[in-house]
Amino acid sequence: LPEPDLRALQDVDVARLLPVPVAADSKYSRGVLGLVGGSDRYPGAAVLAVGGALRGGAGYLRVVAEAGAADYVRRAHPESVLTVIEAGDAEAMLGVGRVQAWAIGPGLVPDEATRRLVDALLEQTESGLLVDAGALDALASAVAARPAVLRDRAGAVVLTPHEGEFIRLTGTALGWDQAGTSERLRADRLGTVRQAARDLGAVVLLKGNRTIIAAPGGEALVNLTGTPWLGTAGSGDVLTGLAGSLLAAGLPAPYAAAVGAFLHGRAGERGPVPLAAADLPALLPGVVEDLLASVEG
Ligand code: NPW
Ligand code: AMP
Ligand code: MG
Repeated sequence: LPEPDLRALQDVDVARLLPVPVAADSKYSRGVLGLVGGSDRYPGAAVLAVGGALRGGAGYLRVVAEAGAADYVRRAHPESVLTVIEAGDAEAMLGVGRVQAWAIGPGLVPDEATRRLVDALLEQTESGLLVDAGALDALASAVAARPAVLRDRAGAVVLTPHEGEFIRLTGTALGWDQAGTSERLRADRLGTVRQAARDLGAVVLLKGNRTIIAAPGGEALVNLTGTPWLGTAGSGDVLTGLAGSLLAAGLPAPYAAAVGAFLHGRAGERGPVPLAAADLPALLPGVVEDLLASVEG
């Protein structure tokens, strides 16, 4: 790698970071994730995120969704505990108990209702928060309105944009020129993501062929697992659930993001081709078993 200070997690690192339950654990102590997503337009994204979350190792998954998307989730994943809300009902969302980390965005559309939910999670919760997809525009508006909002928040914030979302996010939140950002990414992808993480005050995971994870303090990791077959609709939604689950299980935010990207990529490498996003959750147990076996004893 050209950058001397850029590290990548190896199998052994991930194996040691993986949350493994011990005798005294319960579903609550293993981590409660509050996952907010899905809409009438994109109910499938919620199903995919829930699939990733259930195989991410958190003990308890609480899904907050509107009625239409909730129906899909209930049918596909009976393990998840659902709270059905009206669009934008932040109070009902915040009423969900015992949540140790939140993930919001897959399948949401960037509208006023989504903005209310994002604002409530930013301002009224203190746990780790992952923001993706349809919630990124709302997050960007919140930063534009109050630039220190993420830095001032008690809990860490992880943002997981793809390139299009990264360009929009930095444009709205930080006033970066969109065409310029596209060029900067081509010239210096790592430096650009690092700058964004610093300026936003959040962990930024920029997805792509070599996903980069940068923390606000300047630390960065590159992910070396994965395959271009992962470039398929819904793939990122699975990652959101997975990384959110790791955040709820107590991994520090940059590691929740990086371990999530590692496992997601490894699952993709092992998948059938052409890969469909819905294949990914079922591939995760084999990936995790092999990693744990590699450090046994
Ligand atoms: P262009 O065309 O290059 O100019 P959006 P999204 C640009 C849900 N999903 N990868 C590109 O611009 C998600 O969770 C639901 C992708 C394009 O205009 C969200 O809630 C599924 N785009 C919602 O759909 C499965 C890139 O960005 C724009 C890019 C919208 O999410 C699919 C796309 O961004 C999906 O996950 C890149 N590397 N680089 C379901 N089954 O329910 C540039 N762009 O409009 O935010 O669209 O990612 O599809
Ligand atoms: P999203 O665009 O939100 O669905 O996320 C796409 C997921 O697929 C991310 O985890 C990307 O890192 C991954 N991905 C997309 N394209 C590629 C590629 N060419 N090579 C490797 N991974 C990819
Ligand atoms: Mg996405």
